[in-house]
Amino acid sequence: MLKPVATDIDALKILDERLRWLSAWTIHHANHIRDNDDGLKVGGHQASCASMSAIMAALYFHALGANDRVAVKPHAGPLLHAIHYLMGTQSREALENFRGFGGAQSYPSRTKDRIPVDFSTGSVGLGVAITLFASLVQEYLTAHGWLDEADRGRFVALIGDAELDEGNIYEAIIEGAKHDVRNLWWIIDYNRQSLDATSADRMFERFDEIFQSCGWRVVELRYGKRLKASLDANPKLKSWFEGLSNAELSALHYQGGAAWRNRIDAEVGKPAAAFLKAHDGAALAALFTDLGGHCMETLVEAFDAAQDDIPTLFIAWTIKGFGLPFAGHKDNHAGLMNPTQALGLRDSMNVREGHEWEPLEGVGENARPGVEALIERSRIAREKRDRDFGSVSIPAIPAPPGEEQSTQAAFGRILLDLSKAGGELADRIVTTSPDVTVSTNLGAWVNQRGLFRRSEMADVFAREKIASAQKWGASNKGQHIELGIAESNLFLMLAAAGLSGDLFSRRLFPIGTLYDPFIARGLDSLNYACYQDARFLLVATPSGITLGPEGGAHQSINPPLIALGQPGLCHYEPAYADELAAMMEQAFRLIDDPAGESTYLRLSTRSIQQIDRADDSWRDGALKGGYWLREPGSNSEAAIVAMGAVMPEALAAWDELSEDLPGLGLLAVTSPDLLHRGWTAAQAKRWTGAREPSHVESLLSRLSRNAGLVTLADAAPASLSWLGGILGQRVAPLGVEKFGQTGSLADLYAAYRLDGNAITEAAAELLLQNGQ
Ligand SMILES: Cc1ncc(C[n+]2csc(CCOP(=O)(O)OP(=O)(O)O)c2C)c(N)n1
Ligand SMILES: [Mg+2]
Repeated sequence: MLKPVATDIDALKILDERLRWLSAWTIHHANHIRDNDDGLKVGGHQASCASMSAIMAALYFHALGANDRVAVKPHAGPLLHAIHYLMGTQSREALENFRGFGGAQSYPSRTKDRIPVDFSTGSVGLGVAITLFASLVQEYLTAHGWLDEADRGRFVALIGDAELDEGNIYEAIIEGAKHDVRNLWWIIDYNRQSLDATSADRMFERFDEIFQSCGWRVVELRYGKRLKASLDANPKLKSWFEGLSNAELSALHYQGGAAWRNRIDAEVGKPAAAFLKAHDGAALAALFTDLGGHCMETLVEAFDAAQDDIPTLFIAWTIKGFGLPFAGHKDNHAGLMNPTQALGLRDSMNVREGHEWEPLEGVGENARPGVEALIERSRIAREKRDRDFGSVSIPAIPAPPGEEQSTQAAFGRILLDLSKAGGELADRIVTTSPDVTVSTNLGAWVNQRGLFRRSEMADVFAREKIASAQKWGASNKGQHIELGIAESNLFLMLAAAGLSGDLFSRRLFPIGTLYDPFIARGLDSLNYACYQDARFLLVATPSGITLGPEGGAHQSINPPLIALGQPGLCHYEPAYADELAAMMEQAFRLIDDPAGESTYLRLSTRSIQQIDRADDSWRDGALKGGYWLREPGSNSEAAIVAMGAVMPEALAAWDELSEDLPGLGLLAVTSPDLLHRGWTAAQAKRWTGAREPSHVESLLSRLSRNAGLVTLADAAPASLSWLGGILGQRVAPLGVEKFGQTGSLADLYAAYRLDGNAITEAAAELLLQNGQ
């Protein structure tokens, strides 16, 4: 581990105060000084920042090494900006424009902030857990020879105490224990307040046990040096103090010296008489605020003492709003100082009017060189990392042979072939799955490439010569990270692995598999992964009611709609194996492309007759979101529009109907998401001069303006019904709107109206309307 730099406690204390001031002023400026044209609340969290300024000063100007990465609790964003402002890497303009368009973001953002942000935060709990998965990725890269020991770092999460209610944190530490994670520091800003009020007292005693049982060291920083000395000298006072509930403690911090005196006098009495005599009101208030998370000596000592790689939870006691007029008030979460209070703070911090933004304003001449030297010595990255980490050549991916196949089986086959062929892409692929590796057809790949574990895990069944198709041994050279059933962990794993280029300058190609309906279980984590531009391939299978007899709760209906609304994720739903091969090739390219994105493949276990292709002309359209599987006649009056696993029904209906409806087309939609995006993008472009029609407009303009479209998907009908809005054509939408029935495919398609009869009836209705 890196040796800590020589400490300079006084300079760190000054930096703590500078950070508290600059964060408070940044928020004040945005709310009370900057013009507000629309009268909308700007907001910001002065109390949440004040609570952690000492912790962040100790970290950024003392403890962090050059390779350490930090997830900062969302509401402490202004502190991170202030740190970079002190280092000269954040501009005053961005601070003045905090929460404004193009200004410093409300919550730290990897992609939108100009300063280096290691992990975006905002949705509480997720920023905490991603650090654990990033440390696992670090292990993976080192074990595979892609990251030198010297370039390894520690992963730090700065956590609000109320974040500990988020279950995803516990899912993560359980997974972390299985994988023996290390090099983690999670630091809780234990101010005992959440958004609504003070937090419940009951859980606190439990947190250390929970973490310890997952292999963590727990370090409680309850007292600062001065308070500890006073309380140790007076056991009665100490036990009284430790008996205060969270709400009582916060209220006392808010009320100040006189309240402390009255309560101690009334409740401790004589044993505290000398103590009370020795402290006036101001001294009492100051002493009781000397909690561990505000005491620089305590913080520095604790960080210096935890230089091994054991995952460590620091519980740093703090006061929400420390040093501000509303310190400890239960309603202070979004509380803002009024202008009078802000000016009062300014004066108390020796900041001259008109000099509020000066980085070291109020710092005496004597102290300045020491403070400047400490800022200079900070080892954290000043600038955003270079995103140029080279590119990987993506080979052409051929379609797996087979007259009849399902897209899920084809997926497994493609990965197996890639593995056997070898090469850079295959070596950079890392797969992961929450206990559905075998049932999503990753098994053959895992047989080839093995499970990843930091330490060797024997394949006991193989050793005992018990017949099994699945090898299940692990080594640190394996390429599959097996997770327990926790879909949020899957997405955080994909997020961390999908940022490996940005974090470690080595691009991985992560592939995660799960059952399609369970995307919803991890949805916020998926959104979180996309929000920070992590790159991965998500393979969701099986999907829809095409699952058949397994049915019921495993049916998925709305994921294509989720994908329609999810930025940073391209949805493809292939019907055929050759489409899938093209899409996987594209997905790998999008992972590698600096301007790319992640891909979601919605696959099926239904084995269907593959299609004879005359040429490759379908391919370009399939990658853009759709192509004519059966070309429409000129100015045709009708088309069937189908997606994915129900293509055989669409083809059969086309065969039957086209006798009566010459010119009937069959449009294979491969991505409603891309079609919709192309449509809106083309529309937006028209206002800036370009007049290119979108792909979907080109496809649909082959039909007459009042043509009827029968849309068909094993998904919510709204996935495709919007196509009628493009040129004003009429739509009969077929799809699935209810859960729960199991049965054979024929039964289910009949019951849910996804069969030939339904298509015929829908087409007839449309044409009747046409005739009217
Ligand atoms: C998933 C999620 N739910 C709700 C919120 C709204 N929210 C923001 S902060 C907060 C409470 C924060 O309390 P704590 O974590 O203790 O932070 P601090 O006291 O340091 O401000 C809540 C509920 C959120 N940001 N994310
Ligand atoms: Mg809190």
